[in-house]
Amino acid sequence: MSLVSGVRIFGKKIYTYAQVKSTNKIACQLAEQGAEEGTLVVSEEQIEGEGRAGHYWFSPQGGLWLSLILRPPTSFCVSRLSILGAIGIARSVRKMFSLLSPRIRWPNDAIINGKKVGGVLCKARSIRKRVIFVIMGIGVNINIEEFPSPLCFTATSLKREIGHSVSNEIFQECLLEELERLYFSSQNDFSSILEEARGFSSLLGKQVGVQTREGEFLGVVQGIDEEGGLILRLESGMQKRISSEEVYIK
Ligand code: BT5
Repeated sequence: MSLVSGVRIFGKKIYTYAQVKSTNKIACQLAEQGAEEGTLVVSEEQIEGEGRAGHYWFSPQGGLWLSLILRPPTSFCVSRLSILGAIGIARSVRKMFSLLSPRIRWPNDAIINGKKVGGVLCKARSIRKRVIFVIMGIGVNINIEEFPSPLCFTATSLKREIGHSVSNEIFQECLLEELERLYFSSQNDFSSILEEARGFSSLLGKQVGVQTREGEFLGVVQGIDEEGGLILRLESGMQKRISSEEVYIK
């Protein structure tokens, strides 16, 4: 697939490892050293895989653990990236396995049959409010057969859902293609991506509790706005916008 002057950008340069602490950490070091947009770091295993807000990310062999270096234009709204990542996973699952119905759980989870199959962790480096680079870390449980407790109740893998092994390489290829398409098209038109997010959403119209730094909010999910925030209708009837940073849906 070609997007810019016939050259693919995402994954044009790939650093692969057998084991790392976290691909996000390596990508961050490479970005600090000036690595180009689209540079990819992939590892077979992570021993200190990171989720949001210091949560752990279970990353044994068999999964796809990758980090992409992005250098978005100054006008780019970075908080949209988690949703783009989750849509990228969902699109890839749907494209490769038409029998599965992937969903996204705002802001960063990819879900199959109610269980988490992948997650996105975006970290931005800014100087005086100007974004210098963003690391988009994506984890997808491809061929993981067993999850330790308590993940066994909430997590799933592609292999568990479809009953046979999946090629990490083919999934990675498909994911990179979808992510690149989403990233560049979102710079011109985010509204059609929002529409797609609504279509994939597992939360729309549902009653949820959202834990934020300000406290917990209970309400019915109305949608996602242009900056990637979640719109809730609270029990009082008021609307509340929740920003995607460090929130947890209960
Ligand atoms: C995420 O955080 O979902 C972000 C995951 C990003 C992982 C990638 S892998 C490549 C790159 N390098 C890294 O070090 N990280 C990125 P969050 O929404 O906070 O979800 C974390 C929670 O998901 C944990 O607290 C667990 O409950 C659960 N969890 C942990 N590992 C999981 C897994 N493999 N599959 C499903 N759920 C998991």
